[in-house]
Amino acid sequence: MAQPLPAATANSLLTFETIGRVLTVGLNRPAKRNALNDGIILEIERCFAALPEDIGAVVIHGIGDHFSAGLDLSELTERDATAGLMHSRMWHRVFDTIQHARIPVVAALKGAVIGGGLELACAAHIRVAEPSAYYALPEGQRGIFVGGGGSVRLPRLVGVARMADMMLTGRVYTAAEGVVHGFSQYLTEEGGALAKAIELAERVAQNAPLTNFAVMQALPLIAEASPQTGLMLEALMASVAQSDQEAKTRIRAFLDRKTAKVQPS
Ligand code: 1HE
Repeated sequence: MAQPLPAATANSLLTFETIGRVLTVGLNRPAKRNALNDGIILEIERCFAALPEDIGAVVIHGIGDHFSAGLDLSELTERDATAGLMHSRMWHRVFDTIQHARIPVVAALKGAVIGGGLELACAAHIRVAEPSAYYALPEGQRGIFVGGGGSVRLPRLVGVARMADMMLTGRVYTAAEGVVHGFSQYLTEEGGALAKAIELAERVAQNAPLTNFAVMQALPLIAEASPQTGLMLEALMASVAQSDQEAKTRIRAFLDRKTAKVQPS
């Protein structure tokens, strides 16, 4: 049974708002450009462990002008190699919790989407950017390496060569470039990312839970499996999904002309 979400206070590292079946989660350190300290990472973990049963999708966003300036560099200076290893594994655990959450997660991006902030965005299932968003990996300049799963997730979105260029040269991608290259799937007008992310999350929350589960849990495994293993996994997932009562009800509604048709956009 999920525990209730902690009540947000003025000093909370995260803000929460429930809109219908969508929970919005705001990174709430605007004075530090939502730099990700241990406290905020562990709050994210607590939040995803406590998702209320009636929530069907999550939107993660930044309070203030930026999504996130990445790792809180002030916490890094005293860490030795072992502590650094454990710290990175802690981020992996938390970001895996997002990627493998019970329900889909949409990230609304603006301003800085830097380093660990980009790694956090990559753990979400859909990314929506507004024109102020920009993507950077200044790890090269800082003398560090990505540690929040970025080297695993980002190349799958934008390619190894693009990520290597960003880390080696400090190249920064704009929101307009980002939607072309796969950093985000959507680009809105200025100030529109959160509203669009909520709209998408509301739509996602109306899907059959088993289809959302299959998209989040099975699709990434199938895409990386050998073709024959992938086809078998697909067949198994398809048979499980279509045998679910929810699928039968939804297909009957279509055949009886009681549900919306696909419309060209
Ligand atoms: C921070 C951080 C931070 C801001 N850690 N404190 N990330 C970076 O290398 C990005 C570093 N940040 C920046 O380049 C800039 O702050 C921004 C371009 C994001 C925003 O600039 P600006 O002019 O709006 O703000 P600011 O004046 O630079 O910062 C405001 C405050 O936030 C200031 O603190 P203050 O006490 O002097 O007011 C900054 O020190 C603080 N701040 N960003 C700590 N990142 C798991 S491995 C992941 C590895 C990484 O993420 S590497 C990338 C780190």
